[in-house]
Amino acid sequence: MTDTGMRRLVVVSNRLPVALKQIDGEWTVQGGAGGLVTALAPVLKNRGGLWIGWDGASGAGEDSQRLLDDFSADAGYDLKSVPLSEEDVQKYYFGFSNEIIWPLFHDLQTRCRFDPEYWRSYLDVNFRFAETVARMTSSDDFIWVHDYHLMHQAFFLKSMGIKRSTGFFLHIPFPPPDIFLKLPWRQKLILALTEFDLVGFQTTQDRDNFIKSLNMLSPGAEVEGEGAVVSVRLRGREFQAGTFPISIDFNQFADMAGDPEVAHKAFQIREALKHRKIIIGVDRLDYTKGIPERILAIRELLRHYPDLRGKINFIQIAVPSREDVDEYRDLRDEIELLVGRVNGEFSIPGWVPVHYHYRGLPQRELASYYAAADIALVTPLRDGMNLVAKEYCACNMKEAGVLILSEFAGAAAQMQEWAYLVNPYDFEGVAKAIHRALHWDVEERRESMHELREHVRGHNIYWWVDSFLQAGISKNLQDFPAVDTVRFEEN
Ligand code: ADQ
Repeated sequence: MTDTGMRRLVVVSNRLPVALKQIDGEWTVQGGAGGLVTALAPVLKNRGGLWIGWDGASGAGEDSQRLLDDFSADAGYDLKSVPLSEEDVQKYYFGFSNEIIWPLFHDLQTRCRFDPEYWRSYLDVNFRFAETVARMTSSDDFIWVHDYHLMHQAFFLKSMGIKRSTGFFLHIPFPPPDIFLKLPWRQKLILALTEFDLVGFQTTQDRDNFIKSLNMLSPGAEVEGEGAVVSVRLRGREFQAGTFPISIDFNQFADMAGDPEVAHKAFQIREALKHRKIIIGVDRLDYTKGIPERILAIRELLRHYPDLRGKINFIQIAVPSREDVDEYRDLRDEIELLVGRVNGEFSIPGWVPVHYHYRGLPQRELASYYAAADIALVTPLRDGMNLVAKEYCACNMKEAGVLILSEFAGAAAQMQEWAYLVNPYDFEGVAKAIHRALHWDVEERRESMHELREHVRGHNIYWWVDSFLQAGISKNLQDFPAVDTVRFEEN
């Protein structure tokens, strides 16, 4: 326990919220990217605690912990690295996590490579993570494990005889049983999840899918209660299964968008595009995000509604991701080819319809793009939540934008009432939705965007952490040692 008598929060995830990179032979610490980091970094920063994960480098050796300690001193929480070898990275990370669980859990089973070597490496790395957790924590800590790379943490801690209070949150969807059952190691994996005290999902559908698969693989599970968190009794033990839709730091994004410099940059973007209507897509470059399908919808829009030629711009901003993997390189090529084709088909002097940026942008620049856009096209083929949908709303200070959202994004469960829901596979349907959104009555647009913003404001990242901790240990954020209490009270 801490000297305030409160439990310490320990986060465990595949990657630390920072990455070690070698530049000109020198190792340096760099802030990481991605949904999980975006979500948790501000919370831990304000609350204190420990984060255990891989530092992203396989050769930093002793430099690693020294650099992380320097970073911790500034960050206000501790970092502990679990070293991974090149082979671990290939088999556990790229292999089991990203060639099996990632596609399978996004309903894309034909992309899976069920290599038993991957499974063995996954177990081996999970065991080593669990050893580090056991060594670095005490029985008073609350261990919050994140995501599909580390589903065996509670199982291994228990098999070592280590008693800890544990929670797990799955950031990606949990597939329906007919898909999950294709996993060769389905029973071991699902039973490992039942060893956590609390298992959290993004949506009720994900939680129900999990319970259905559990019942098929281990009949006799009894579910008690209703609402966001239910109790599951199985083989003489009980755990909780809950729904906790993740969110963003609403005020951070809204404040950024309201900053005169960011607002000016948004104006400059609009001016550079001659005040045409702006449709925006922002994603990690991943096949689950539906980027090619989205470009095809834009092509459909311009083919079907020729009056829109010269009057709209589609900006796709894609942050590079898993660039070492062939499939991701192929996807990049496919997108570039499609962008070239659409621009080749429709460009006229002074107008190019699709603007494609293949790079990560600083958050303030991203905020100015969000603020400049009339429509956000958030059309993943499947997504646990999708934070871009929420970031766009938070930055829409004028409340005049429209969110077009895939019905297969977890965010749809919360936002469906006010967003324009589409099936991302239906190019014609998406094109029609964009056309309608462009002609949507301004009052109705304002009302919907206002409701969306209010919803995200109320269900922000602090609310998410609170709900999880309440369910896990009957504590909320205020029960953890606070570095900066003012910030929490504001949210
Ligand atoms: P992701 O799939 O990585 O994570 P997503 O929710 O799509 O997460 O968020 C991506 C994040 O990256 C956003 O915060 C966005 O601002 C940022 N980003 C995207 N493109 C960028 C660019 N070009 N430059 C800079 N930043 C960019 C997983 C799941 C999601 C789930 C999150 C959180 O797949 O479904 O929402 O975790 O649980």
